[in-house]
Amino acid sequence: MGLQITKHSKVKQANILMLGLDSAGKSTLLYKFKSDEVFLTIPTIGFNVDMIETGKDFTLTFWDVGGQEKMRQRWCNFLENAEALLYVVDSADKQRLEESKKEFELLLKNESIKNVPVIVLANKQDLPGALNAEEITRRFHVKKYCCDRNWYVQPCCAVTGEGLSEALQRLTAFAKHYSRSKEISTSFKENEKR
Ligand SMILES: Nc1nc2c(ncn2[C@@H]2O[C@H](COP(=O)(O)OP(=O)(O)OP(=O)(O)O)[C@@H](O)[C@H]2O)c(=O)[nH]1
Ligand SMILES: [Mg+2]
Repeated sequence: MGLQITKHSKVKQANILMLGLDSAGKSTLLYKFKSDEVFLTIPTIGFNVDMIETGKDFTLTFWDVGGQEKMRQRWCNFLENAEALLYVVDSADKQRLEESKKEFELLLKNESIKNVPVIVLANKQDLPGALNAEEITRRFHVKKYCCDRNWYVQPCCAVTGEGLSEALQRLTAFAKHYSRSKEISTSFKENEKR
């Protein structure tokens, strides 16, 4: 039964939750995913939603939530329906790296996103002194905090677009895989009830 469902999966879209400190580059990334131009952003108060078709019959819905301190208290309200977490880091902002890591750890301890796949975007690779993906992986203890789920740390630059197609491809694969396993476990539960 489970196999049949996988074959004829109805999964057509997935929700991607974009989080990270203010000014990490979330909104710039979202614009760049859609267009080749670079847009001037203003700090996000509340959230932006946008949809991107990443495969035949498959769409990602991005929830780009503001990262200012008062907005971070609201992050938990967005976790429930996430099929992947895209955590954005300003790799050149060494002063706030620890703050970003703390928020990341807090998030991953939340039961609502248990097993939800994670992609960390090590953004702003164009800036001098930016930490590379290996260093971000190490400093954020990604291996430890993501040992129960799919994860990847992607270096990127929202201004040039470097690393973004790789990020979208992996995000699609992770989100599809997660949605399908959710679908299968729901149908097993329904079968058990019968
Ligand atoms: N040099 C460089 N600047 C970037 C990059 N990505 C974003 N920025 C700049 O960083 C600033 C903040 O970008 P936003 O996209 O508004 O940041 P945000 O994460 O959406 O911030 P909040 O909405 O406040 O949470 C803007 O001036 C962007 O132009 C990058 O890869 N390289
Ligand atoms: Mg923003």
